[in-house]
Amino acid sequence: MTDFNPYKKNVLVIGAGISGLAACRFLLNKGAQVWLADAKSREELPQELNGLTNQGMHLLLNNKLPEKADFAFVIKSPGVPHTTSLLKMLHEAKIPVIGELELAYQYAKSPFVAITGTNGKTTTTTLVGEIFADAGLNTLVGGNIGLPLADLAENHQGLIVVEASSFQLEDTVDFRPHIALMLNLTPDHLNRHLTMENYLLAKEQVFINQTKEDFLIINAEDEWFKQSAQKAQSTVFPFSNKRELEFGLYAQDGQMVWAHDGQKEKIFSLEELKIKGAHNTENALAAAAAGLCWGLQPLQIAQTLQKFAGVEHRLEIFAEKNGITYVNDSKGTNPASTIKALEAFNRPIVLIAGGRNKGSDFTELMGLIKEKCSYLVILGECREELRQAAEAAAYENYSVVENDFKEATLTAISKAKKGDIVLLSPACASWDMFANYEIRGRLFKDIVTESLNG
Ligand code: UMA
Repeated sequence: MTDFNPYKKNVLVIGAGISGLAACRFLLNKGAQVWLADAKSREELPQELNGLTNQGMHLLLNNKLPEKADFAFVIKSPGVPHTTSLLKMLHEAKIPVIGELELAYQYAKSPFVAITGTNGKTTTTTLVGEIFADAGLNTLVGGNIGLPLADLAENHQGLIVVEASSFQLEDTVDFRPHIALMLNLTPDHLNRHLTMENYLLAKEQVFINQTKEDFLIINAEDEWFKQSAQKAQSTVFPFSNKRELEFGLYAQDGQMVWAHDGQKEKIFSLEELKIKGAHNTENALAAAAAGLCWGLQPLQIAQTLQKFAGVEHRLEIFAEKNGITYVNDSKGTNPASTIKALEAFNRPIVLIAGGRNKGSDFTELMGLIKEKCSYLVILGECREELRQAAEAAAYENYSVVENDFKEATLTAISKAKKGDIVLLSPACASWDMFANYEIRGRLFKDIVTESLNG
């Protein structure tokens, strides 16, 4: 393992968001001399910084560069690209740069289960966490799901379930989860990774250090991951929502079937799943596979699958009135995710879409919108791109609102008829109008609830 002992060493943390601050807290407690760099000014950053500067932490704000790069190592926040002047300076000086996930891993005493993929990570991570917790294991669930692990992992005794994004995985070195899950790979974050090959390389970090005692669970229908898995040293455990497998876990005739040791064992009736849509069947298969790889009994896993009601902001059905169902899918931040949301329903949909495009093309999504949506409300920074995609698809039932989220929501409500679904699934990041997708999703629910009660 690489030496990342911070005691009495100069360590730089880049990014004063939730993962950067967790890294700072941890490093200060370990006796490091901590520098925290951020593009923002002091006024734009949280109050918590005062407590940390009182403990001796130094600040490098407004994109200020350090006078010399004499850091033992650097913790980079996931949202910071490797192309900034500061990162270039550090790379030239050959200073090791890792992420907060790697820092957490370095000190953790519990095994990790890591979930990655473009879509479904949050639902699957939550479900995996519940499967293990219900089975009696002391389970800590964190990572990209919104809980940084740097200051929690070291003292946790049990199991750590982590949602790992490509941004976090690309900054790992020794990270070796005992069980890794690769769900699916479709274009996302290409403004940062530039190519699908680079995006895949980042995802492969999830299994690259695994050995034969470990497990790699892959979606057998994902061509990218099928190829990748050939590089793994660990036991590859496939799952499929589409076909029978000789080994692994698959869906067939409404049953979840575990193929192992020459037998095909039905372990769960998929009708009992509360989370809907083909993509959620895949998430359930992946999560159940994690339980099986750990050695849990199928019956224990089935009990959790049966009661799991899903995650906030992920196809979350939160209101029904006058035959109209209201669904919050604010976590749908790329076209593939919104496509899955549209495919999950067989009723007409009034869709709200738009926000910050992360380098995606909207052509395929617009084809499906034309098929499934009675109306489309477009908003946000990329509204012109979405409008052009609608025009190119000869889809006419849309309107464009500027940046007013309330107006967009009220327009959608006014267009819905009995039997329709009003769906927020933006296919874009929220960052043009909101700090994060959670705030966007909660505002959507508040506006709808207020309007229905008014
Ligand atoms: N910053 C700079 N320079 C830059 C870019 C950012 O200084 O060039 C600063 C910002 O001014 C800000 C800080 O960095 O103060 C923000 O850091 P961050 O963007 O890494 O955000 P955190 O608050 O640390 O949250 C991160 C993840 N964010 C991203 O990956 C963008 C969170 O995932 C994650 O929950 C959290 O760590 C804990 O692990 C969010 C996300 O959107 C949910 N993830 C993407 C996704 O799911 O698609 C990958």
